[in-house]
Amino acid sequence: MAVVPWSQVRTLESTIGKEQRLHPHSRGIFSDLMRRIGVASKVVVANVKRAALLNRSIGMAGPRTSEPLQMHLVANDIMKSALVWMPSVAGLVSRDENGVVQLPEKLRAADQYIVFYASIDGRSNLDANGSVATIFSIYRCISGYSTAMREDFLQAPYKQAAAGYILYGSSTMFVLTTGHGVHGFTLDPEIGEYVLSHENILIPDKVKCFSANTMHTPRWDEPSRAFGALLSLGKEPRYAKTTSRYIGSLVADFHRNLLYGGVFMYPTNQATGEDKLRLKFECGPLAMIIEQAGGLATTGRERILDIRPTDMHQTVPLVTGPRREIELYEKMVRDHDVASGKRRPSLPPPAAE
Ligand code: AFP
Repeated sequence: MAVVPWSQVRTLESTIGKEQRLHPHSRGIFSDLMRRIGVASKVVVANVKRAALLNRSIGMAGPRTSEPLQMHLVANDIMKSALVWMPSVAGLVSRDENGVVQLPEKLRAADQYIVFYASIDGRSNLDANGSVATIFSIYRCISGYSTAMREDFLQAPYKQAAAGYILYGSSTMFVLTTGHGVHGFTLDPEIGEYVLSHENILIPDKVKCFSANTMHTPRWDEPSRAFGALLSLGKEPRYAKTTSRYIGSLVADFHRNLLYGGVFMYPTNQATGEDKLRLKFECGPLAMIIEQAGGLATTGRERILDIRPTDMHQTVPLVTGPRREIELYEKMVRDHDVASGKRRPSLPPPAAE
């Protein structure tokens, strides 16, 4: 394997610096925030890798010795203590806490941000040594007040300034978008740096994988069942080689599909009317990443990025993957809604003069 000369090695740090130089008036405040998330993730991964030794578990497999310290709470504290004192953080929301995180009195930076994070997503995989991830989503503070207001927290995901995840798998990867493509940085444990390994990720235009909890299929609505069957039965030549892959750890499933090409879906449970995945912590950030990578993310009836949240912990259905499949799914939902009288057919385009 060719060794990349050291002068050409690009790290998360150097990439953040390069992006900052594109904005001559930048004060480096956003860059500092990114750096801090990078450092916090290294502390999280150090804990995740040694969770079994430190008796940190989600407890699903039962306590081993004494009361296990739940890993997601440890990770939540790490993220919180890394961000809570930052002058640029005007609002902080954790998936593991109700309400917003109480911020201490501190100096305020000129540029202020709201940070949402899920410290450990997919935690039910932890005891089985499965992949888990930290997801984050960053918005500019728009209210102009020194303390973030409701309108700051309830911005639609298309307003995200940045989104990313750190996937703790066989290697640790930091995947980031600031709205200029998606880049993946692999943590080199020898030097403790995130090194650019996946520049400008684009989702392949093929459906190698279909990812869904298919045990839930009977509780999906009709177009979702039909779409799932279309992909998995392989009658269409385009899906003849599609195979099923589902870990039950959202980022791990999403990341595989992003690199190999694939569709992830988690439709509404029709029996309960409930959705599982949270807009601000999971669907919104992944939607920004997939769109920056050339794909789409939808509920079937609405682009995920356009949803105006009514609640910070709001859940929504999520179907995401290559553009062609997501447009097809939206069409199947639209046709179903028209046929069942839930939606009026769209008007034909006006005749040319
Ligand atoms: P946990 O963090 O509690 O494991 O939940 C993770 C998650 O929200 C998401 O990461 C998975 O895709 C999804 O749950 C899997 O859930 P199902 O067991 O319902 O398929």
